[in-house]
Amino acid sequence: DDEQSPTATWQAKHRELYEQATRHSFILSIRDGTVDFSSFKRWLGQDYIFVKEFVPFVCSVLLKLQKESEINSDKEIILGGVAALSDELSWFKNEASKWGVDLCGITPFTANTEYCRFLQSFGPLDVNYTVAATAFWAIETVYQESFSFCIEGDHKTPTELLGTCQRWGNSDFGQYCKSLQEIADRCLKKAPADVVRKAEEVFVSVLKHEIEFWNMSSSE
Ligand code: HMH
Repeated sequence: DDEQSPTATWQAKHRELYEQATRHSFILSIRDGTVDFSSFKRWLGQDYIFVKEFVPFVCSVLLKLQKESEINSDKEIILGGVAALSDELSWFKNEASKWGVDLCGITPFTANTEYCRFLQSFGPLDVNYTVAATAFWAIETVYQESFSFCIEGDHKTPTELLGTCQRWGNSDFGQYCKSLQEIADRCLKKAPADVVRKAEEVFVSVLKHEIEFWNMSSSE
């Protein structure tokens, strides 16, 4: 049928928050070339801490799917995500050394600590996998939609930042996010109402955490 998918419905229903998360002033400043490099460096160091915490989160999604789903292609997609994070952590180290950011000396800001705590809350195996898969899709998609905007159309993104924008803005990553969306939607379509309600709450929480993360990066 041509009914809208649950995730697409939520993207429309929570449009205002969604726009704040994917068209944040920090992202707009990258795209129009006015970004302050010290803000970018702060984002880089903080995001490294976040991605280190994101690895166990993605592994926990994989464990939940292992427990509950027979669909092997889902597991392959998520395992691919785990593998990509290994490359991503190396990228952070390399990028940090280019910018003179010392990753060992970084203290997480409150918004980051809170977002990491939110990720940790999905750890226990009894946390529903449909809800966790929805969170996973939303987290990746905010970055995809944000950074792809910086390399689309008539942008003035500084050349120094193009590699970063391409990391999350490239079309393969876009395809990966679409696969995650299909997984989430397939789970949501057969989930009981209370799980769907919880997943929507989690979607909204991800958007709020992402907005706070951008706020933290762009403020002094
Ligand atoms: C804060 N959200 C944040 N950092 C990331 N690296 C992603 C999403 C995507 O992996």
